[in-house]
Amino acid sequence: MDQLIEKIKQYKEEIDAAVIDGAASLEEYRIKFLGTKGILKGLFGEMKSVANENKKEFGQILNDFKQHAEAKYEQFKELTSVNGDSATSSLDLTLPGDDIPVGTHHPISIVRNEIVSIFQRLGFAIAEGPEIEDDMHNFTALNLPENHPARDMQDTFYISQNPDWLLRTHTSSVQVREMEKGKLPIRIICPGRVYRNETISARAHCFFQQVEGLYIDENVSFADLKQTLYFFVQEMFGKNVKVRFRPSYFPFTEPSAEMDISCLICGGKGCNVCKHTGWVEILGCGMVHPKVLENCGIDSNKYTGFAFGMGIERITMLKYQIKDLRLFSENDVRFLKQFTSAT
Ligand code: 2NL
Repeated sequence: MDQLIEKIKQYKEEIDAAVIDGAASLEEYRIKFLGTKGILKGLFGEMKSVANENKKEFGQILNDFKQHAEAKYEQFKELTSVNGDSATSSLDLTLPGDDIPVGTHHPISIVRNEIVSIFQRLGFAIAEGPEIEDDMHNFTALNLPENHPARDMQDTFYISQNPDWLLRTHTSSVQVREMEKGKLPIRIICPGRVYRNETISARAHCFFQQVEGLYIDENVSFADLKQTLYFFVQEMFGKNVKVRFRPSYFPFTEPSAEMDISCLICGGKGCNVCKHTGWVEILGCGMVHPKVLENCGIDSNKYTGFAFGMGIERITMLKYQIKDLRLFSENDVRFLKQFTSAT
């Protein structure tokens, strides 16, 4: 048996050293080692001459050798066919290549990138934060009182293991985190996904994307807010679009306003999109409430600031005249492939 094992060792070395450079030498290899009268067959024939107590060990060695010989054959078979040996090639290199499908940006991403880049040109930096937040950063710091309806289970998703944790309902929580750092001035834009416990319909969803902005420095005024947002609208929707500010209420800003633009669809004449008013609401804004500044450790006698927030889905629906919010999260490629963008 020792002699046989020595023989197998030599064959193994021979296999490792064998040069296979085409269909002919591959076939030669096959006949020599794997053929019906080949070396493997012969070695299996020797099994009967091995003593019973050694049969198991020898069988193991022989099987390993068989696998080794076959593996080399398979490996070179593949190589020879790919390399295009004329006798066996299965690959026609003159055929045209397969199409590689190219993806497109999601319409929400296109619009989000556009919004962010306009504010970046005004010197706003991107800030991001966690989607799972605590009550303090999402509500308390923003002057939302203990009994405010937004805190209700009906409106907010709480984490069941720890009811102090929740899915952020706006990206204001990111801005609170930036203010806490205490480095002023602050000029940031916060894009991101937010969550609300809404019944899903054509006009509402339980998750959507938002862009919020915050500018805090000495002597920041409501005029700065209006000019900044006016620039944004002109860049986003064109020079002919008109804007108006309506007084509004948010717990975290004072005074607060909502901004409308003249209807893109009818140009202000009145249609279904603007409900025959000629105007459509695109964002909410205001001067940061002094209580919010103080909650975040900023001296409200020295600093003032403005903030604004908009839903990206809403802007995207206006821009592309999309009538159902659910299309954004269904990932139907027939919908998605209609959008293209350089960014
Ligand atoms: C809307 C309205 C708004 C803000 C968001 C904000 C953030 C901080 C302080 C004060 Cl940290 N305000 N954000 C202010 C006014 C409106 O969003 O309709 N969003 C979709």
